[in-house]
Amino acid sequence: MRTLLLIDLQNDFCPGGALAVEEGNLLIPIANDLMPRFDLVLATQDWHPATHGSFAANHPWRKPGQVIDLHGLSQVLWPIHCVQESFGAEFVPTLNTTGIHQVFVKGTDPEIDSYSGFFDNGHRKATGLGDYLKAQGVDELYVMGIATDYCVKFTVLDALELGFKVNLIQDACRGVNLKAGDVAQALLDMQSKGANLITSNAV
Ligand code: VGL
Ligand code: ZN
Repeated sequence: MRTLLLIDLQNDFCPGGALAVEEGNLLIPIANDLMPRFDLVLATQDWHPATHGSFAANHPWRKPGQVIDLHGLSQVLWPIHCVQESFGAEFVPTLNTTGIHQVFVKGTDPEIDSYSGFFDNGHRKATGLGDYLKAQGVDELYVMGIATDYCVKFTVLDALELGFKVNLIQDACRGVNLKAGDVAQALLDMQSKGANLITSNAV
């Protein structure tokens, strides 16, 4: 079954949003074009409680971009983003959500972040995406979305570790680039672990 996985195509990750990723909005028409070419379309959604430990505002004197220890894990602090039920957490309005068969939320536990669509950052709890894919007999994924250097990267690395063949649609991803070169490094990391880097016209 040809399966497309859309990572975090949400308002807060697009220009004007709380954790705006440059050109994130350009991915929406690409996603809409690709969806009808797949049998199964799945999406992840960053879905934080307002009390989430990844928000700088929840730690006195801390600012976005700083790194802290959050219950034993290194955590980059972010602006308040993708709060459950808020507009910022919604999929971008122009995304054809009727083409999405199932959504997997992540980052719901205030004590731990979850970049990957499969597991939290400590690999303690699963979101259900892995079991869902196995139940459907899926063995290969096409992945696109935001952010290349965070949620896309960790989703792809977990997918590879779980044994899925992964095609990363490079032109259909955008990253944060907190540090110059982060996106390029993320692409190399995914490729070196076995991801196949492709472009949307080759899908
Ligand atoms: C993301 C930072 C914080 C992402 C989510 O979707 O890549 N990045 N939360
Ligand atoms: Zn988040």
